[in-house]
Amino acid sequence: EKLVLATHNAGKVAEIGAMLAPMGIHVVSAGELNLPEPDETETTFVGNALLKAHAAAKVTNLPCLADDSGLCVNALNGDPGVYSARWAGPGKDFAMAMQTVHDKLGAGDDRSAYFICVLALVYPDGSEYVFEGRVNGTLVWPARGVGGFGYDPMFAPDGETRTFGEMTPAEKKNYSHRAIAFAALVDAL
Ligand code: ITT
Repeated sequence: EKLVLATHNAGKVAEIGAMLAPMGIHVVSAGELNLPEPDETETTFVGNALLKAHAAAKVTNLPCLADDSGLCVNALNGDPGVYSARWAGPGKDFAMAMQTVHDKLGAGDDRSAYFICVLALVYPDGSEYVFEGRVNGTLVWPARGVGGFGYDPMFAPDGETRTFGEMTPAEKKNYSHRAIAFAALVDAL
């Protein structure tokens, strides 16, 4: 069995790869295959996850798993949401993106936020499956830790004082939106 991870994000490849490893599935990433990166033109996580998985399935003729995810801040009406990657700019500067979130939040009391992950699995025959995971938490400042990726250093999941950035990969997996979505996938298939 061969599965394409339709993502160019190394953090996602590491996390999903670790989840798939015990299952004996041969995983190849979009980066390794030099797949083009489609424009994420949809306005929802589900839409963009399906768009990425279908684009990869079309060119590889293999089952493809895509991940669309992001940080949603309640006091910012769900921003950055599907624009989470884009807030970091072309240089993928997440220190800047976290600073932007912090600045927009200002002195407001509501620091609640959540991560969403939508996994879309698309087969070459066009059949598709969609799974979603969510983790609620609190935004901390200054950001702490060097683990994980993206907005991890400013996000502490409910029930924890440490941020995702301060956790090992195995600890983050106990809480993460991605692990929850992946568990739903395993349950269904
Ligand atoms: P692909 O589209 O190639 O998969 P991407 O980084 O562009 O990579 P998204 O469009 O789904 O992916 O953007 C999601 C962004 O949300 C991602 O770049 C992170 O900054 C953030 N994000 C998602 N999951 C995260 C996590 O577990 N921890 C921290 N930040 C996360």
